[in-house]
Amino acid sequence: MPLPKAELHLHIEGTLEPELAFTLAHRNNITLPYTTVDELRAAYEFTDLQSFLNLYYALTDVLRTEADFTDLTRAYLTRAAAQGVRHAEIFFDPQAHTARGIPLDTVIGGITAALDTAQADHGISTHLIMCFLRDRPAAEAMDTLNAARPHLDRIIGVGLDSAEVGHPPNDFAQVFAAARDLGLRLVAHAGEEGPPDYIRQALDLGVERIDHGIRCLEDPDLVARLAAERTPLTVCPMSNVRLRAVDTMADHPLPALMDAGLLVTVNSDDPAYFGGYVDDNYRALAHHLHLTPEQLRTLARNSFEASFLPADRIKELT
Ligand code: ES4
Ligand code: ZN
Repeated sequence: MPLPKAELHLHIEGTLEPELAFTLAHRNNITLPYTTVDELRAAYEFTDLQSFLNLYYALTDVLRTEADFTDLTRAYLTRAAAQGVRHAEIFFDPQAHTARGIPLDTVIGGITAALDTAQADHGISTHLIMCFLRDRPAAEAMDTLNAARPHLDRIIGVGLDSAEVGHPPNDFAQVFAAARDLGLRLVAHAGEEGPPDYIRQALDLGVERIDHGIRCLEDPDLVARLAAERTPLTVCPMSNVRLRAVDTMADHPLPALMDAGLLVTVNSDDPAYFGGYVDDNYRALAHHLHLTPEQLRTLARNSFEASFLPADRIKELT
């Protein structure tokens, strides 16, 4: 039985398995530039973040209707339940869809229809986090935040994702301040491919959790700050290996991050693309880095502690 855990770094678009991509393409009369599931899976060979994002955004084109988003989210929740997930804080990328003419209502309506039955179907509680694409203009992020106002009862926070290098958190200071004024929680991808200074900028914007953050180890003062503030890192080991931020699983810095006293969590990022779901990430770490059962329990406990659940609920779950 997998350990009960929370998943805090999961892009719903990154759960699109090749089989579902073909099903949705067929349903929506879209011709994919691949003829078989195996041919598509063979394209999942990445050299860096951008090479992955190119395929990730290309495949989102099969997501057109509310039912498509519901089916995608249901499929994730079913897999998450089997991996021991009891609580999931799920990212979505509205601009990846609105830029193609898909209304925000369709995206949020489709995803939340699945979230609404997650507790009853699987015993999983859920939160939704809206990410801004940092490789698009900050003004577009602000427009997206404003467009989401009617849906803010369904959105717990905002994040920042997509191509990191050259797109520092400071560029989004205004939109993050506006999100905070709306009562939203703040997270941001930083220190995945980008330098430690991007992590520092994210903290200065008031971000409560750093997504990835592995490059903090290059800056001892930053590590000390993250430890003192108990800022969680949502680390995604299989993602880091597949996107070549880390050479092999045996080289992953997760033990060093834990030894530095950081609140480390383990997550799957884009599991359909990176070869495994969240418990597969725990298992890969256990196998290649010889983590002890106690370390694995600490990681699972950290995942609840780092969540946006209320304190009394965290107590029940840990
Ligand atoms: C992402 Cl692995 C990763 N990094 C940044 N942005 C993303 N969006 C989806 N997956
Ligand atoms: Zn991510």
